[in-house]
Amino acid sequence: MKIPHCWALIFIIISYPAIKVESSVKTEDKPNIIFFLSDDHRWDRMGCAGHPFLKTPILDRLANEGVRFSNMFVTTSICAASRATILTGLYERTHQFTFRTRPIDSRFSQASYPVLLRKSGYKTGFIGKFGVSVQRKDREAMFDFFQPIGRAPFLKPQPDGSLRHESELAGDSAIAFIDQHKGRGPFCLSVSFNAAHAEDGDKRPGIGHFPWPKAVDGMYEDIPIKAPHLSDLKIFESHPDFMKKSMNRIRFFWRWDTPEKYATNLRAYYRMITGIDNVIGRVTKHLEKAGMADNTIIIFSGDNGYYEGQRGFAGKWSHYEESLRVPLIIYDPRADKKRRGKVAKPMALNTDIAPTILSYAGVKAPKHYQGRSLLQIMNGEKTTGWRKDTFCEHLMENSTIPKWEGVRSSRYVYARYFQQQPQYEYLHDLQEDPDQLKNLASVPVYRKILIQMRKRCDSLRDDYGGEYNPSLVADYIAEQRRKQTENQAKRKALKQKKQQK
Ligand SMILES: [Ca+2]
Repeated sequence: MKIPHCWALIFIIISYPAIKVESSVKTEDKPNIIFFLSDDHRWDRMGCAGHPFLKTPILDRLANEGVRFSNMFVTTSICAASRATILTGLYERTHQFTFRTRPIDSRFSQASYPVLLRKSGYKTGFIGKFGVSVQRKDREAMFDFFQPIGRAPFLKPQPDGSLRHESELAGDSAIAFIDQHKGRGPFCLSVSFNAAHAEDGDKRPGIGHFPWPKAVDGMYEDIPIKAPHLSDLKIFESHPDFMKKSMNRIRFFWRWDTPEKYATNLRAYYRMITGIDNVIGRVTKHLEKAGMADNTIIIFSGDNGYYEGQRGFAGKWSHYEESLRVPLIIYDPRADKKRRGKVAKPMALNTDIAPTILSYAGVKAPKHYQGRSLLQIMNGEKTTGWRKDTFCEHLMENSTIPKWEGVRSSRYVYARYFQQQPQYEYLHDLQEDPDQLKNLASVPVYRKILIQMRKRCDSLRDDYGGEYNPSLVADYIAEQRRKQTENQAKRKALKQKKQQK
């Protein structure tokens, strides 16, 4: 059944009862949880995921003693929408939040995992890049402790005149939080790094565009940097015009377009990732020192993938693997030895983070959540009916980021850039063409698959909220402009009144 967008939303809203928090674990037995999130970090930029020289010894150790999910995806590849998905357990189509939209609806915020954890007796903390907009009352319901840290600049002046990197500052706060909460019941702390996001406002290659912490100064300087995979110009040229002119291409010239700029920026970007790894190491070491390591689950993921010049692109947003796939490691110190060092193959999503955290806390996930707890996979239990595919999309209003929706299955990737005239479709067969170099959407032998993928995309889209409704954002932007004009008029009138006096 195809449900018009607004009706689908009304249906979703009225079907939510007030969220009741049921807990199956005694408070004293509940584990602490620390969720680390990196920014703009694709799945294979870690030593344990096979990178030839990028050093992430702490993440490698967590993977070795925990579980690494090798098929982890974001459902929308951009900071804002992905972080909203992580908090609410919902697809962008349902939570309707990305850059330039209204704040996340209170109904979803009030059912976010931090709110439910708090109701079940957890202390909750947030440090770093929040990246979403919520009502103040909702944010207050989420966290006992909230310390946003932004970039710009990444290196922040300290009282003694030195500069300290944002990642290190987030680590300092995390350590202080751990000390404050020792012996005070279970806690869940989010540490969301701004790294390894580029400093978009500073295009100086290296320390300007990708500022790294002092602890990793000089790393990778002697490593020869080869041209990126898929950098043959023919690959870029094979794209339709709207992709060739998109933000993916514009930002390529910000950071990757000459061999020197590419090498300098890549080394700097990798230093930022190793910088995150160092900070996670400081925090985990502190947990050991505080005697809390045995009861603290560590989760590590990224908010979206990243093009480092592959296909002639930069940034994220679009449908290729570089953009959609992210790291995920879950380390449970209480887990059976037999469950350590595993690489889990089932498809995991950013929608799964909220239900997974709740299940570790013994809190039942709300029925409207669209992801699934990964706990059964962690425990090596049989999972029935595990997903074989996912809906994915990008709906932000931006003239240089083409909107799309699609399905990523274990074998095929279908994406339709639905606002192009005419609509432009992609179909990739990952088994035959893992680099996604061939668009099979108009190849006759794939016709049947194309039709199946289209139908699957329609059906998932309708489950999550229906066709994209441009008026939602347009109305909000118009409302904001109207308010701005009214405020300007008020200020002008006040100024005139003062002058007349
Ligand atoms: Ca990001």
